Amino acid sequence: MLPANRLPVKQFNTVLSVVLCLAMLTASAQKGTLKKTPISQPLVTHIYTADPSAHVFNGKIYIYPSHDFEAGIKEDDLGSHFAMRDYHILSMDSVGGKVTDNGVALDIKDVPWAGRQMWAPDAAFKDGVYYLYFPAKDKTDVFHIGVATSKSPVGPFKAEKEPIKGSYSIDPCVYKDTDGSYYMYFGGIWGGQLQRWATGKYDANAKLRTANEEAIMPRVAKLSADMKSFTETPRNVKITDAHRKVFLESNNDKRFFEAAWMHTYKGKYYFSYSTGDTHYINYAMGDSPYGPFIYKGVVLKPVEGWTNHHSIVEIKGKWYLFYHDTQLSGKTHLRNVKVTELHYNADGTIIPIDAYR
Ligand code: FUB
Repeated sequence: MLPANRLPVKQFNTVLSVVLCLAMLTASAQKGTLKKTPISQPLVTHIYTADPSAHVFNGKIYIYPSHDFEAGIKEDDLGSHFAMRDYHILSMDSVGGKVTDNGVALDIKDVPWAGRQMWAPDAAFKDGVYYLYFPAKDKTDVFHIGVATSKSPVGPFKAEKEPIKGSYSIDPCVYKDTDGSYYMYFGGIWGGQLQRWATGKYDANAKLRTANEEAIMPRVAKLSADMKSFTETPRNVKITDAHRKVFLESNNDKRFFEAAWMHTYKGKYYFSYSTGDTHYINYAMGDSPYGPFIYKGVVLKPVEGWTNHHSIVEIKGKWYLFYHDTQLSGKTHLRNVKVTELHYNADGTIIPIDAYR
């Protein structure tokens, strides 16, 4: 092949354009501005929705998301711009079918203890009653987890007068175990305030862990028969590497940040979570609802927008990942929920999902 400086002018120009084009694409990809093609579309477009906790109740799919809106609050590391004030529950008969927005299911003005920021909720059903679990800051700006009940999966829900005693931080996930007991997993660092509860008591001045300290662990507590309180002091959920060593804060592409979810598959417990500042949804496997859980890998690679949050649910024999990104708005605090199929390998590990082609 001739060196470029000895190519005829026309061919030289073509080579030059290809080289320039490749250089621009590389620079653009490095800056993260490359437009990617999403593998799935927002489930609704008339409101912004995030943090989808999906469940199948009586054969129908219900999605319990956060309801994002533009509050005009400046973005910061505490998530002040996530100033949500109510919940709307989405429902559909099948994946790919019509999605219904069932209107306001719970408004912050009807939660006696709440001050601001209704973040990622979850739901459960027991003995004819639906329970909506939700984090919110109380009137002194401390996050707790509240519960509200309804006879309908889409509400309206009536909130208890006080948050769940002994609850703190954010992102509840309520899991029904095979023996019929219910457990709540919860917690989130940074704006989710989990670092302020290291001693079991709130410390507004507590610091985040430093690089060589053990990472802060999520929490789990068994729920009482009436589903409105804990039967125990919340315990740490231990996530370790394959050598049973817990992650350090410096392992921030593997350690827990927020967005806990629990599901079981072929007799194993799968604890999945967001790594926050590195934007992955990871998972770890164990043999008991209390753990310990051994890190296995990535469920979902980073999506557009800072946050990553998910739920994993079986629907008619197939498994699905509900998640969000910022396709509609391009803004971190105005998200949209989505769904895609999730697949396991024969050994029970999850095939990682890239939400873009
Ligand atoms: O929606 C507010 C917060 O953003 C959630 O609680 C986190 O999980 C993150 O998605």
